[in-house]
Amino acid sequence: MSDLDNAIAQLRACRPIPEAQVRELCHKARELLIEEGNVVTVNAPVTICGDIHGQFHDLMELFRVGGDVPDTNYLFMGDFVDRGFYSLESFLLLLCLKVRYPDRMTLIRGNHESRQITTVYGFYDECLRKYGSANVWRYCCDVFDYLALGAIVLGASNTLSPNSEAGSAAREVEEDTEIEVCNADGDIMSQFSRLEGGASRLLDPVGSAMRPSATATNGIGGAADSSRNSGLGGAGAPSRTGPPGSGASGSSGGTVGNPAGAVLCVHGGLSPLIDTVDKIRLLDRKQEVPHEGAMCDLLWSDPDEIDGWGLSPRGAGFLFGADIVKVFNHRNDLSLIARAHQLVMEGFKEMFDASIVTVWSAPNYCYRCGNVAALLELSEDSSGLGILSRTNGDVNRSDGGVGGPRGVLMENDLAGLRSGPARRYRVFQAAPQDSRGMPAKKPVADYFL
Ligand SMILES: [Mn+2]
Repeated sequence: MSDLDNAIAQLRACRPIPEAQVRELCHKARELLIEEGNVVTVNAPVTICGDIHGQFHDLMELFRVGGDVPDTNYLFMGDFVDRGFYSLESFLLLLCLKVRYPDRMTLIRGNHESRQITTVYGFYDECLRKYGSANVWRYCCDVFDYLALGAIVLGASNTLSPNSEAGSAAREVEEDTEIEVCNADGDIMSQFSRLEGGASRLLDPVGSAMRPSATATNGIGGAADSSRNSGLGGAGAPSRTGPPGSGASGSSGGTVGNPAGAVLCVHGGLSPLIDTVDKIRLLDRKQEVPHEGAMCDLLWSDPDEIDGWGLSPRGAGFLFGADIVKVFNHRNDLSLIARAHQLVMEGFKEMFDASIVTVWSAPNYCYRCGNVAALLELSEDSSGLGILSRTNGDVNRSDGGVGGPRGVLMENDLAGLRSGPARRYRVFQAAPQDSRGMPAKKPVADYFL
């Protein structure tokens, strides 16, 4: 077993690795990352993840739900550290997996991968507490400077791959299914089909969403309650204008992206200084995240229901509206922008006729927000052949009678303006052992040595 495999095993057990090993790991990681450039190219199939924020046990749950590395390809959109109690173990594990399986693990930078932010929000203190010095924090920050600013996913399919997690009754995927939402056991919670011909029909902004007359195709009924059954939404969840997570906003018209186009992944969003993906490639990324400018915006901005650009309440980056996203996607031949950065109670949220999606992967954020988390799976173009193999998928758990009736929702009239790749969201909750809010007491470790 190599040192790297040993380190992975130790980190998987949520135990830090010795400082000298961190130093070596960070050195190797930098050499790898420097080659990737500002925008990494990734081929589908890939599973896209949002913020982790040091919630190590929930990261383990993420791998249980999404499949283990290297059986599943992952793309993490930043904010690995801060807030949670295990930023160190979370980031170092991801970094080890990156070095061990470079082509199967993509890490891009979030606004928390920064010296200034980690000094305020926990990662610096955590390193100091766990090692007695700031050396490890410094090594990690040097890696942060080399993380890519974005990724382009190529070759994503417009049809879903068969759901290898679901029970036999749910295995078949209709060809025109555009969105499928599954729970952590792989049971299908809802499906949404692509409208034939892609007719650009104006959507009723609120009225049609989740209405009780939605057709249950599996005869079990309760389709309209599927969000309740799945634990999505519920008290405190923001009001929706569309199906769970799919912000079917009434805004129509404008130019939608190329359905066969690529998917741009970035932590925050767009920048008024960046009108093409190629301009991201021209930035000098190997530095601390600046307080303003294009690099800052990519890591800090948020989509919002506005026209054009707006000032961000965060004090960094900008707000940007549907028109900005649609023009950008059209110009850059993108079908979708995937981003993270904002807590979404349902784990994911599509906006602006599905031209942009927020993916959030830290369940019960800060151990108290009560939200669920999500992963976004994009399958490869030649799908239908490839059932994703998983080593730890708990394939048959869905037969154990857990959960309520499988409400399968087919709301053809909501799919109207969507384009882009077929998307399978896996929604999951906080890992039970970490949901208490405090880290478990651990034996005195040997990593000070
Ligand atoms: Mn963020």
